[in-house]
Amino acid sequence: MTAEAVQVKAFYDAHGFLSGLPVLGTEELEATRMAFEKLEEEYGTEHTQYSLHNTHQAYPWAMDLAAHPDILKVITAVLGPDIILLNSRFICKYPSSDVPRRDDVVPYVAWLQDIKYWGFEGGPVASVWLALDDVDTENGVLQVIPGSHTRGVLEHQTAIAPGNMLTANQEIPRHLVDPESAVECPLKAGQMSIHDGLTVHASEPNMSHRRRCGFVIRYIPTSAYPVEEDLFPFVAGVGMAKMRSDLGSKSERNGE
Ligand SMILES: O=C(O)CCC(=O)C(=O)O
Repeated sequence: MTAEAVQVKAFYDAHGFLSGLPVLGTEELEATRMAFEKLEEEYGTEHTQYSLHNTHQAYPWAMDLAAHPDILKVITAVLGPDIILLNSRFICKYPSSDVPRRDDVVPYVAWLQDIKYWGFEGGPVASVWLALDDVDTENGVLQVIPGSHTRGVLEHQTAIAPGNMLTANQEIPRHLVDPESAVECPLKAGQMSIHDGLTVHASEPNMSHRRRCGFVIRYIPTSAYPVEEDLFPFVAGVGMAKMRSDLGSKSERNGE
């Protein structure tokens, strides 16, 4: 491992997240945003806000994002060299002008740990949050609680406030979360954050007039295995051959 990778892993292991990491250059970002806008036109924003699941299986440009060398460089630094692409999802919070809010309910993401409902053993899960838009306090930035990944799996309940975007409508009860200790992960479009599957995180509603769109990509080391078979029947290495060859070709180009 390079000295830089050792430092990155040490920070991630200690705090359970990384943020502000550059991934997409100007042209890649532009192409990605255009490709995503086509999906918005095709499916409508009500659908694209949370229902684009595993888009990488249908669209090569999304697979290229999941296999992006600058993502894999960091993911392999934190998870080790042998990884599996687990799943992906676009998570978009639109301003109310783009997706009218029924009964004034504003979408947010309640405090959660990703791993809670997935049933994985044998290794961690890492989630990349790749920003397609500039993301900040106003438009519902991701918040994480540093160090919370060391607390084990916490109790979750059905969310009390309406508007939780999560499929299972889960949340960690308030008495187990100290929002004061949370830090925001503001990103410029094209940057990413990464959080561990045990890191407690959430996001507030988008109160701006700007879209807040992220491509969330989850990876596990090959040591991890699903104990809930129905949830991840395909875990045996979707796209890994491609990832490995991309990593190889980037290393070759850099003479590493
Ligand atoms: O996009 C968000 O606000 C939440 C994302 C999230 O829950 C995740 O990446 O695991």
